[in-house]
Amino acid sequence: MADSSMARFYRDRGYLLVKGLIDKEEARAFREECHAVLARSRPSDPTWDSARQLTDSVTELRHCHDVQFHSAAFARLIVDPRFTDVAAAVMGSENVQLHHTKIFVKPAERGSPFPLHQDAAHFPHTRHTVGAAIFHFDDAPEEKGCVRVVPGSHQRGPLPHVEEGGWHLPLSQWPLEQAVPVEAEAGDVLFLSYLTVHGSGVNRAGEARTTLLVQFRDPEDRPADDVHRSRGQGMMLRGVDPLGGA
Ligand SMILES: O=C(O)CCC(=O)C(=O)O
Repeated sequence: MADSSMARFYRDRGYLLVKGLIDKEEARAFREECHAVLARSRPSDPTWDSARQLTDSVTELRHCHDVQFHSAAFARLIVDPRFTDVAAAVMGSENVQLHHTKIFVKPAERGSPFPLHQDAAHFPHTRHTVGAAIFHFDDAPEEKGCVRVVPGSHQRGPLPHVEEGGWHLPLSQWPLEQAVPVEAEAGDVLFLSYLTVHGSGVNRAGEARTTLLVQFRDPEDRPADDVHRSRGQGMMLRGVDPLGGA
């Protein structure tokens, strides 16, 4: 499924929406699995304090990290070649290593927004190959708080972030509205460089927005700072680790 035009688009714009990477029936099953995982896990709300400045309404998020430890369905998904071949192509590497996974559910009518940021501010690496794949398990139109991106912003390199309120870009210089909404359907997967400025709006729709975010990297790209660990970090999703698991 991966081809050179995908890699070129990602290299030029810093993101790539792959339509129908999984089919709608699979997406529906993963959606149920996400909600079942959340029903079994301890609830906590990861809404960033800075997100409260983007809306007057009371909003919330539901999440779970390292989901492959909660359900084997996700363990199978993160090594699925339909995903890993695209991850390899956009990075320009044969080898794909896991950084971390997380489910995000933005509840109906009150799903929290994310201020614009680069993921690089949260877990900087030396070669900047790190990327996210956001699997959509239900439709994400703009009114559901779809992800928004600033195309080409990855070419600016790491930008200074505000630590207070969740490592985000200064809200006055980087209003969410200046980013382009990437509306998606169930089964679509959005690939993003960790240098691409992105965020998302409030879910105001009558249905939850359900996604799985898989953060991946080239195994030869080492963390610049030991700031983010997760249980599954370092697992090979495709190919080998030429550094021998260092
Ligand atoms: O899922 C979203 O709406 C955005 C998530 C995000 O920006 C992140 O986890 O870095």
